[in-house]
Amino acid sequence: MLADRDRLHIAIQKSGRLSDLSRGLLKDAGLRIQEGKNALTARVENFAADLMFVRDDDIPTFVADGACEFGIVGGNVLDEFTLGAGGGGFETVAKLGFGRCSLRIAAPEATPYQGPRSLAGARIATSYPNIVRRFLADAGVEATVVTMNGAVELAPRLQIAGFICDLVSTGATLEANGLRAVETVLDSEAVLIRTTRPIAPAQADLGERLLSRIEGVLATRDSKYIMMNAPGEALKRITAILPGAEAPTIVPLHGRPGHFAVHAVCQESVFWETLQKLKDAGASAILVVPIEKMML
Ligand code: PRT
Ligand code: ZN
Repeated sequence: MLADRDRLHIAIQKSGRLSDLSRGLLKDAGLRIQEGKNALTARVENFAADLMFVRDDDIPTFVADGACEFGIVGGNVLDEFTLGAGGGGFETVAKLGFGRCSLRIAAPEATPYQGPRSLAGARIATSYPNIVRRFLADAGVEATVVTMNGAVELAPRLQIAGFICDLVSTGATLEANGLRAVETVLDSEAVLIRTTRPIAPAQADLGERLLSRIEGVLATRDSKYIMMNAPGEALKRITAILPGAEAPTIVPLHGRPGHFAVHAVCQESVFWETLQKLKDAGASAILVVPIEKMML
């Protein structure tokens, strides 16, 4: 890696639920990635960075060891790694808002459950043994954790365990297997991590630029630019309605004394209900447009 101390190395999932979303984020941050999905690495054409395509479970190790300066990984994988390895070697620099899921304990529909005490003496099948052990320790309950690498939802039917602890997003998998979630152990989303090992000044500089672009992308994903006209007496009511907007720009309309144009960046979703409220408050010619780029 020594020869490469003037480039950034970013680890992302090779193929799986986070791969396309991770690539999409980097593309939105302006990185032109040389395609070829089966390659293990890809060069970024217009930014001094290389992507490493690896299994999600290996991403914390890559970043903690300093083989990659950045990585994109699920908070669940990161937490499991940290508890297992004793932590250290990386820091979380951004929550990315995708790959959302919860790590939940579930049991067959008929299993009675009255809080964590019902887990005492039970067997819990999971791919997240460290997180489950922490949960049990926090709850002061003793149970047996059975580690499985996949198909955890089959464990109760195979009588391997009475409970499972697995990731849930829509809940369809639990339902299809006759299981019911009884406890949420962790809420997770994809995060951007950065190594805490010393890196070369050129890499630190590239890292700051990458981070600032990613923060810009995240800010624009939820933001909209909103414009409207309004009479002077409606301005106070209108600024109170604008969702998540700080200090809108208000300029007089040429040739219409007492009327103004209001422009604002809204940091939250703008719904039809909001537009109706603005109209009722006296606004007209309301436009909502997406923001393509933003640097904070
Ligand atoms: O090959 P590699 O090791 O890289 O991938 P993987 O198979 O370990 O992971 P992958 O691609 O399945 O998931 C990558 C990451 O996506 C996870 O670590 C989570 O951070 C995130 N994520 C978000 C999910 C889910 N949602 C999810 N629903 N990961 C897995 N699932 C599975 C879950 O395990 C269960 O089998 O989907 C099923 C449940 O989904 P629902 O919608 O039926 O509830
Ligand atoms: Zn994995």
